[in-house]
Amino acid sequence: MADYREMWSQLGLDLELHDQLCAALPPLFEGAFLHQKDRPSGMDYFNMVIAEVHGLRIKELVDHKRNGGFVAGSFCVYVPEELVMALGGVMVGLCAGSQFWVPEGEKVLPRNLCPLIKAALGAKLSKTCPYFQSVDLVIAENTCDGKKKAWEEMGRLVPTHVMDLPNRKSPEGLALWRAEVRRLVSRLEGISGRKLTYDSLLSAIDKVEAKRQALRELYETRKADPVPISGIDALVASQIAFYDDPDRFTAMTAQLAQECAQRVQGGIGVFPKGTKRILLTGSPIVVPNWKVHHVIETTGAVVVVEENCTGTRYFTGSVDRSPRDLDGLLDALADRYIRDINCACFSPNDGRADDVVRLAREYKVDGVVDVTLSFCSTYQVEQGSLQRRMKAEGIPFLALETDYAPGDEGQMRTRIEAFLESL
Ligand code: BJ8
Repeated sequence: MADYREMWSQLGLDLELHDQLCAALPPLFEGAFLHQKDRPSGMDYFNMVIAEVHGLRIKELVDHKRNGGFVAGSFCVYVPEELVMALGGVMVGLCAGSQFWVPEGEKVLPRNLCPLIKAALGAKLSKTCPYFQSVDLVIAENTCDGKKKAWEEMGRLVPTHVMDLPNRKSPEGLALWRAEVRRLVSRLEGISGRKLTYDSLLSAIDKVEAKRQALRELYETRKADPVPISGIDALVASQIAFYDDPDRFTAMTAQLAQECAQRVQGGIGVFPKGTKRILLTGSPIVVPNWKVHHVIETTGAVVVVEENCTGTRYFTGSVDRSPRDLDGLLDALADRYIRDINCACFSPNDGRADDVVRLAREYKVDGVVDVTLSFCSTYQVEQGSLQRRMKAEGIPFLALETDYAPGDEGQMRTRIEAFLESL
């Protein structure tokens, strides 16, 4: 990797602490990925992106800002990245998936909060995340209670705009969300000094749609048996979608999808035909959290689809491009997010169980594993209704709870082994 220390120092990183974080990533990545056999060659690009995660992409963000652009960060798939792009910004998902940041987050947040929220605050407080150090604005959202309150702390550390998400998918909820989308536009226009236009929004919608389409094509190939790509490789591609350059990501993912489609035609798989197929659902699995996929795929099964925000929820549905004016297009954009994404923060949220059943059939899975992060109460409460629905549909179901700390892999492996034996 090139020497980026000067850039990191200018971004205000705590270099000593950051060195410790950087030292932890390569062994984690090697342990989770590089032991795999017969990976598609298209994964070389994604390996490189992970190797350069604090280097090349950060340099691109710094250059973008030098050229007058801005960078926004988010933690949720409800935040419409199209608006940031349409106003000349770059959107990055702030990963918050590492145990490294949790103790720092616990200095200002209660311990009994989900690790994703604690890691988010910890990453900012510890000054070890160059993405966080690059953002001009965090676009947060009122989804779960933990996030909602944590944004008050976040707002003391970095400019933060909180979008108010409705609790219900009702006409009133949609009206609130459409207004929130417009409030975000005003905030971004203020930052960028630009005015949102119909053409700039349409072109951003097309760019994001192309990215989502490439992921859909990749996921489509995972319906095959033998499956042409491991779950953990597909997961890392999905995780990278949140911060890579969108055009490059689209091109590289489309190429990977094409290679996987050819593998399917040739009957080439990464696991033998007939390997038990798992649908994973639950809380988001953000970079560099690869624990559950790794355990499942080294226990004799393969993850073939993820119904979560680092899986199908990210690319589900499309924005209706038919409106001919900016107002209509903004409504269409707002509608896609509320209509198509089924998060447990909504009540009721039957759409998620419908999605799990549909995907379980489409991907011909043998079982569903519902993975919740510790203290993620919305998804944990929803586990009961999801389990009842799976039982009614005759789909085997396993509930797992985990966090970012190492140490529970052994116990998880035992439970997964028992589940696989029961299938
Ligand atoms: S759309 S899942 S990304 S809110 S922070 S809910 S893990 S307790 S992230 Fe989410 Fe948007 Fe919904 Fe998806 Fe649980 Fe933690 Fe809350 Fe979390």
